[in-house]
Amino acid sequence: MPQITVIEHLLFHQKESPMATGRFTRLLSEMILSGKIINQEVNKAGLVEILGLTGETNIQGEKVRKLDEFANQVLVHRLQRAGVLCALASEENADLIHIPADCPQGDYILIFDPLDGSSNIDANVSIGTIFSIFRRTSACEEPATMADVLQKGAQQVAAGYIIYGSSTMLVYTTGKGVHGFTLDPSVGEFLLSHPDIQIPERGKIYSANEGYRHYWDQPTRKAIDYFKDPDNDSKRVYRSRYIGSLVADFHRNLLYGGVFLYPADTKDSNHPHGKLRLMCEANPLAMVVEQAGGMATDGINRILDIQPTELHQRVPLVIGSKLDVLKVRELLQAG
Ligand code: P6P
Repeated sequence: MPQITVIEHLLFHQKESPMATGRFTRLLSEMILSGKIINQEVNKAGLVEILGLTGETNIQGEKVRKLDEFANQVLVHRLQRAGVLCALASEENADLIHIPADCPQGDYILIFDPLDGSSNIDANVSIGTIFSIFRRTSACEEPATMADVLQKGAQQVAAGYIIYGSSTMLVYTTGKGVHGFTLDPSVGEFLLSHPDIQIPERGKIYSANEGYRHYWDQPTRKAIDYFKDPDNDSKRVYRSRYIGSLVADFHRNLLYGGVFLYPADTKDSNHPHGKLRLMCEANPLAMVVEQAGGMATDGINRILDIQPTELHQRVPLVIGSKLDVLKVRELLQAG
């Protein structure tokens, strides 16, 4: 396969698409550069303590910034100054992040989780940056408002993630299929490695934290039990795979087929609406999975049709191979 960079791919495949505007290309370029910078730090994470003991900068007692705070600062700093956004929203920030007065504005909105799963970094588990892109709905000369941001996921113009794992990959869609690019450290470029990703219609993997079974309602338990029953009507024996890092679990199921479930639970952390966030986790991954031929619901309803009411609202998530997600819906509706 010839070496095709993300920008070359975007321009070549979307000449006629509004997404190939210079402004979107600029936005994507800044996301890519931010991913490379974050990747460098993530790859060093395991060495921080060792470096700190060898007289490197850390020895001066500088507080080592948590990686998710570092990732957040990189993304906010770079994207605020890209001249293509009118607002940003981060999983790490309670409120909207506005564009500084001395920076040019654009009409895109970026919503992101800078480093999802970062609690796993010490165990060298893959983690990721998840991003969702909308166009503003209000007049361009006014400052962006929350109404510009709280749009249904179906209005996203692009979405994707960067996974920092055994290799670093960018997977994204602008509504014309899903494409994966792997970072080649020798040239410092993300190169096309997974063109037009399609998730298998039915998988052989289910992913859920079964340690919370006690906190699920009965229909949810029945749905999960379906995948554990070797005599289920698909006649497939499913394997359980759960890493506890959403991007890693999602990415594996996207490539191999399978279903990820994070239901509502009544655990002490009290996730009556699930743990995952609609705007910066469920919506972008739902756009990716639908573009790859899969499906994403809150158990019953299509994720991309949910009208958000709060920036950080949480939602139960069932996402992956279409027939598996439909089976969960059927079992939940049967009660
Ligand atoms: P639990 C990581 O903290 C995260 O936000 C997601 O990446 C992951 O899917 C989920 O939480 C894991 O949550 O409750 O199973 O540990």
